[in-house]
Amino acid sequence: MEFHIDKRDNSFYHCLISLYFVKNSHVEKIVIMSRTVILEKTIYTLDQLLEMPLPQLALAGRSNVGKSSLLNKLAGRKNLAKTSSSPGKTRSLNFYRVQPEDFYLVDLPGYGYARCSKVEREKWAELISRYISRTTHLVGVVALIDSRLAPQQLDIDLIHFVGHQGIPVFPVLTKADKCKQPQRKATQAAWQRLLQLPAPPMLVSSHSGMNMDKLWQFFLDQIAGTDPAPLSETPAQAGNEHSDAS
Ligand SMILES: Nc1nc2c(ncn2[C@@H]2O[C@H](COP(=O)(O)OP(=O)(O)OP(=O)(O)O)[C@@H](O)[C@H]2O)c(=O)[nH]1
Ligand SMILES: [Mg+2]
Repeated sequence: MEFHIDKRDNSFYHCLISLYFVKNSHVEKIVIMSRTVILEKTIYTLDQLLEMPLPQLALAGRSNVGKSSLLNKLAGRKNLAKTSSSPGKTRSLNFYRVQPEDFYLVDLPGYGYARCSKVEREKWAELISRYISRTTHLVGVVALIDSRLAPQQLDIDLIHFVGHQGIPVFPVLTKADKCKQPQRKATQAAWQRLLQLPAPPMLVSSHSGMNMDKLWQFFLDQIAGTDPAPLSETPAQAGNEHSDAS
């Protein structure tokens, strides 16, 4: 059984995210975890780019793939990160500090937004690539990919770029609520084949909350170094079941 309880005060949002009753035949265990996620730093330009002295996991992906929505869902808040149905909403690197584990989830601007100017696209691409290639505290990049689409070159390029920097990259398929099981399976299989992954990439939905707890656990394992993952390693489960968070 699972409960999600939200509570606000002036500066922090307290996210009492998991109250588990794990029932085995003889054992009943209760785990209560209180976690806060707050926006600590926003960076718009290369000259503002500085090393934030904590481990980091970055959420990368094409414009509109659902990075900011995923961050909100993970934090249990609706408007912590700004979202929009029009692409190009996030135009900065946003560092969200997660406590008590003390690391950053970094919401990146989307790439591939065709309607902004070439100069602006190049500026963002450079900001993202410099951040990825120069951040010594970067533990991994979560490559968010639309589960409704066949593999796209821009996503493949990002995954290869991150891999070539020697940084673990974790493909995760978003908006799973928007497609039916056969399409999900086909997209998972295509990415698994393409990247030669040992397991299909995880499916998530910020709308239904699908696999949010598993993704949190995966992040915490990465930060704790308990699951040092190579390029091809993905969150443990194919994610065919819904687990609704908050
Ligand atoms: N159905 C559905 N819609 C989603 C999901 N995640 C995001 N969306 C919608 O997709 C749109 C874009 O979401 P954002 O979170 O702003 O996407 P983003 O990747 O941060 O976009 P940029 O900041 O422009 O790069 C919004 O209209 C969201 O409501 C999801 O899991 N399911
Ligand atoms: Mg965004």
